[in-house]
Amino acid sequence: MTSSIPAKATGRPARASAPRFPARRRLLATATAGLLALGAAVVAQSAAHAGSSPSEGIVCDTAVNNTFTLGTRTGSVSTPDGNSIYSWGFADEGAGHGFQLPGPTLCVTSGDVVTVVLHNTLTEPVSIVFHGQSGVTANGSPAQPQFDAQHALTSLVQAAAPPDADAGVKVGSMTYSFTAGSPGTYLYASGTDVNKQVQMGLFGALVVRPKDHPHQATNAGTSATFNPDHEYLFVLSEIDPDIHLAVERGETPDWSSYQPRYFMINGRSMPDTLAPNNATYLPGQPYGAMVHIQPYSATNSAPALIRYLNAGTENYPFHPHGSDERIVNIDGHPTLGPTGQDLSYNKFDLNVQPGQSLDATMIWTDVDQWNPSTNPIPTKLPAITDQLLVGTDTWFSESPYLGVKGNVPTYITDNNQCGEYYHIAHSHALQQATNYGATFGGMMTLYRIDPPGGCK
Ligand SMILES: [Cu+2]
Repeated sequence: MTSSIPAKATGRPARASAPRFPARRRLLATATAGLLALGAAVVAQSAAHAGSSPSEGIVCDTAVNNTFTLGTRTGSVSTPDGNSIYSWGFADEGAGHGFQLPGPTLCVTSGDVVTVVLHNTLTEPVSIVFHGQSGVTANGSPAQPQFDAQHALTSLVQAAAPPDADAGVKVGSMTYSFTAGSPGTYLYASGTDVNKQVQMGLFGALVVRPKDHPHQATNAGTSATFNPDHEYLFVLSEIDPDIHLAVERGETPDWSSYQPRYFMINGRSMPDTLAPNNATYLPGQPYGAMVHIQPYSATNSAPALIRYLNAGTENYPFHPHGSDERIVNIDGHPTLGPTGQDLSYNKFDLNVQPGQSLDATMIWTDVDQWNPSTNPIPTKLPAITDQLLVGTDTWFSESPYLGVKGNVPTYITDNNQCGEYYHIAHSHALQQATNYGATFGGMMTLYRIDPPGGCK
């Protein structure tokens, strides 16, 4: 238990406290600040993306013999409005990592035996439920619900006990094992005091890849093939800071007034979603959420793959602007008919329900329309004053054509690198697209569409 208690019982940002990121907070103090910060984040992301840097896209943790060691950790989550929220998380001890939200993404292959050793350092029992996996064992016995002497449910599966100082036990332990099932994206999360422990951050994603076909989302063949350089994972979640504050203070949370205030993609809220993986100012939130889409061309027919996973309690109606996505896998079930026919379908609003996963492909096919040689229709450009975000910054390339840049006046700082497009993508439950009610924020990111042939 920490001794530093946030200033306000509401869990609102304690604005009077010493700013950890003074430049950023100054930006956020203005009405246009969200967009400014967003621009800066995109520039940082783009610069870091040069080459094959892992600055964006899914970050997979793997382990020798698929034997992972996850330890519980306490830490704090930073939100764009300056709040710092006490949280719990799983850390990949085998990789030497510390607290993170969400927990590490465990990537395995269908049919492999997976072992997860849980080390519990919290003051209460903790367990892990592997959603969608069958035949799970806990310390060698079938994983199954646990009851106390009065037959009340105490845990969905066998838990790792808390440390016992009197007995000299510093870490409680439980070992889970299973054979990875159907390819897909799955939630793993605490099965003990579930409301509280999952809200506090004890969850993560398990990604199961097809055997011998790691660049397919499913076993369904080429219909689910994706570009391995463009694979993304969105772990969607929510935070009620009052619950976290109560737990930090050792009080009993008041669930009757449960009200999530922050909505995250990969543990981050907009505009932090745009920052690269492992951004140094977000030490406990290592996963970014900006998506790069490559247009369809003679040399690129493989779409991006975006894996959506809901670790929260609300439906998240997530949608990208500019193009729909094709759902190829739901909860590890490929969208196939009884005789194996391809029933994948395009969707403009992906309603991700609690505990659910949707794997969707996306490619930009609307290329010719945006090619000046095949479609020389003059498009009226907005006045330069209407292209400015603020002051003398713009993302607009002075051309409506993908991959074409016009002449931006010299006094403009042009953040558009090569005539690429940016489309917003966000939860369409608009209160989920806020940071404690302040829009834009929350469950929101950008999809960047590069010109055919890439951004050179
Ligand atoms: Cu929208």
